[in-house]
Amino acid sequence: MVENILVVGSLGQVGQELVESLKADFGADRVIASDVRKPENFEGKFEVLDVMDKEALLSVVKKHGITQIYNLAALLSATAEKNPVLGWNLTIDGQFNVLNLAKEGHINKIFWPSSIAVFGPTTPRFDTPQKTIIEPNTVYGIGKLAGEMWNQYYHQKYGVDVRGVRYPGLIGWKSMPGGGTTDYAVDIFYSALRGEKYNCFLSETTALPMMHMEDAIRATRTIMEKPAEQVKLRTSYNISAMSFTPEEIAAEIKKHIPTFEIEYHPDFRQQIANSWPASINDAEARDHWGWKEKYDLKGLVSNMIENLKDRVK
Ligand code: AKB
Repeated sequence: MVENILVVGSLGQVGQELVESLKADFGADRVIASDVRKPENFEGKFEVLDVMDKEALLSVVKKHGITQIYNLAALLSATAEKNPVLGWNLTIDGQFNVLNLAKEGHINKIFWPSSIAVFGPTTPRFDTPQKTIIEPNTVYGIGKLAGEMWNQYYHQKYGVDVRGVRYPGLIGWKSMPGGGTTDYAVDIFYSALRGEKYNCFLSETTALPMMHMEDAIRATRTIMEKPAEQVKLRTSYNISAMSFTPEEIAAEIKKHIPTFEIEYHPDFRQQIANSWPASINDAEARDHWGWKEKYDLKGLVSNMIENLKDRVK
């Protein structure tokens, strides 16, 4: 079957890399990137689209004969705290529109990016299992959890093929994050390579689950490609690669850039981080569809510095 793929929210940190990865395999003609604004120099097919606009979404789907949607549109954790209504509407109204397209038979597969933000302060913090206490206390986490439950509902009730993973903090050199609590782990490389002291907005001992973007894209592509029966959970899967504190990543960076300095001035994002797991157990993803990461902290830091050193001025 010929697949035509729509990536919603394609200008975000995951979207930019995902579009390139999909184009490389399916061909540029089969991948339609979309977002609420058009970038200046975009190569390939692009639609200006607000996923909350049901009619506009349907018309893009019909125009391009879309069969699959990756719905990446969201306000990340820190931004959503400042704009709760938009954070909720974008996550939930947007996903409802996408789920209903599948229910009505317009598309046949959906990817949903969930997050470690579905967990909350009452969740066991270390080696957090797939199924545990889930009581998020952030706008972003509440939206992601509600989305997970609606996905499972649409799968069970209407047979919608929706698949998702709970992303940890994502770190890559091709695209920048925006508005997340884990963004420090990307920003830190830019300060280090510019010879600047990094002012970290989390405390030195705040451990969070993290992953190289290359691994995150591979997880995303893998879960979408597996036969439906292997995707046994239709909420979203825990996926894990590494867990570190700001102090630990700074020490690893110092092995490459000995003059690097960091100081810690926690802001409102500290509370968000405190409510999230320090490390994740992803036994189900490994068992059901063969998830395995490539990068640990050492590999991630070398790879980031290697790729950014000639780009960062
Ligand atoms: C954020 O920090 O909000 C995101 C996430 C963990 O989902 N990177």
